[in-house]
Amino acid sequence: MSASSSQFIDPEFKSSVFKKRHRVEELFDFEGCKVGRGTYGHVYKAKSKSSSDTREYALKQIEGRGLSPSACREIALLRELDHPNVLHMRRVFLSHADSKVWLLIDYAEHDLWHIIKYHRATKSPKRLNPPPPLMVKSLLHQILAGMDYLHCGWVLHRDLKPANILVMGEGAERGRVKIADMGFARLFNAPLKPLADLDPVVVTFWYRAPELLLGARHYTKAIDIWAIGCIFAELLTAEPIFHCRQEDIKTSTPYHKDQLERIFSVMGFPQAVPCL
Ligand code: 0ST
Repeated sequence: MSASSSQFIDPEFKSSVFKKRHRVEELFDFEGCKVGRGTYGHVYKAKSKSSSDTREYALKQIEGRGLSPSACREIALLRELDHPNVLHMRRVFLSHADSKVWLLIDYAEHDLWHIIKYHRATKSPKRLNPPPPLMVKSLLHQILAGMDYLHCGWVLHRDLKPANILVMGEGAERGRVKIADMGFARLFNAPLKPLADLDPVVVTFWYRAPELLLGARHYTKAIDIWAIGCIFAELLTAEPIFHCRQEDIKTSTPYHKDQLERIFSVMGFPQAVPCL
């Protein structure tokens, strides 16, 4: 909050709110438990200090200071959502001393990227070793349930890929899918971060629908469904169906020739549909 607006707040009210406000480190143990660092900020695995709560949580410290527009968007969206297969945000902490924003989220031990990688690694040279069919069925069913919920509320994901499909580990919710968004795709749209400032990072277009690769400028539900189809195929074979050489994210055109050709070589070229 800016100095000009805070001077209008009654100081007594302000100090009483301040005293009542819980700080994240008073309620949770997470020191030395960093589990991730990305463009989205830092993520810690956390346990409640209350002995009656034995669940594991993820604490995400949002990158940057204060309530940035993207922090606001993430909080505003997540607080509206309530579905067993969509990441559940339990609480937001505002740390006034260092202007940091923390999100408290249920901890999911796995994600589909690691699960598929594990299955690829254990395959013998000749035999494919994809996840068992019942596991694939359960995962796909849950992904569809979560995405149906999001689409019914007109929330488009826009970046569905195995790394964004979290899976709960040991505990009451073992095997439960939680659709998340680690937020990497948003880098493309972040106007304040020049792409040239970033290290060369490859980005995958394997899950991108052909209409996007051909220049469509709007996301649709169909674009998410395409990505789900790609993930389904990858679960069945443990290989990305539209595997393609990856490119540096600085490439600015939507047209990715190799990626489109890969899709067409697997699916065949689109045929003109005769008008009936
Ligand atoms: O997943 C996270 N955020 C999230 C989820 C989603 C949907 C509901 C679409 C699946 N959107 N977003 C979102 C929205 C992300 C960024 C912005 C700007 C807006 N956050 C999860 C963060 N992870 C980090 C690793 O540990 C678990 C939590």
